[in-house]
Amino acid sequence: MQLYAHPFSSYCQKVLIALYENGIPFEWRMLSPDHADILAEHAALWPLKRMPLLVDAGRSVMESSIIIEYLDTHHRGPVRWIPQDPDAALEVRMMDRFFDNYIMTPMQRIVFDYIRAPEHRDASGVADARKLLDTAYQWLDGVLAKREWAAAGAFSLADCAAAPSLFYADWVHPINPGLSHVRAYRSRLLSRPAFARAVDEARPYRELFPPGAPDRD
Ligand SMILES: N[C@@H](CCC(=O)N[C@@H](CS)C(=O)NCC(=O)O)C(=O)O
Repeated sequence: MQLYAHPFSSYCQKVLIALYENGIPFEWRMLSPDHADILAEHAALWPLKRMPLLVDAGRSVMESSIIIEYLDTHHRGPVRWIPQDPDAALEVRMMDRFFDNYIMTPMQRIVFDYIRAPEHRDASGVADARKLLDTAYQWLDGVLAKREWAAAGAFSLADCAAAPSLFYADWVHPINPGLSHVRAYRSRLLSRPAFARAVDEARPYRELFPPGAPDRD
């Protein structure tokens, strides 16, 4: 299998967690300006040019959640990403959507605003994103009060989505110290070896973080 990805990308880290947890071998296809050939291959396979993209025996699989479901179906390991029970599976998929839509998306909106020329900055869009993060953090704190992992009582697809989204969201919009369950969950995710490995591999790229990476984590 080949993974078109960059180590510092949050959605790529989401999939790397799933690959590393189950020790699934793959070939890195590094998406960076230093590898024009790989960028061209990626653009030909997926004109939307979003990463990650998995290619397995010539079959392209795009979208991080779908890639992880694909791994669960075709490259199964000890950690199952979607539970067998249909209701538990719904809970996992719902929390995966929560992290992508209400943590990752507003986090990216804030980050991307830093890349824009000052005259094209979107102050009200950023304010909306910060408000959404505050509401999402607050709701999540209640959900996590009695949970170790995000859904269905085990580490799952939802935690793969949670780890990089909370990691970077806390950098751009710190989680209020009063939200102790979310903060403890973020720390638990950081001590999970598969995510710790992804974070370590991305360390050399921290200078790329548009708002500037904090000196922690
Ligand atoms: N819904 C996609 C989102 C992927 C995504 O937005 N990836 C970012 C990197 S974290 C990307 O490719 N950005 C490049 C761009 O926006 O052109 C998924 O779940 O895989």
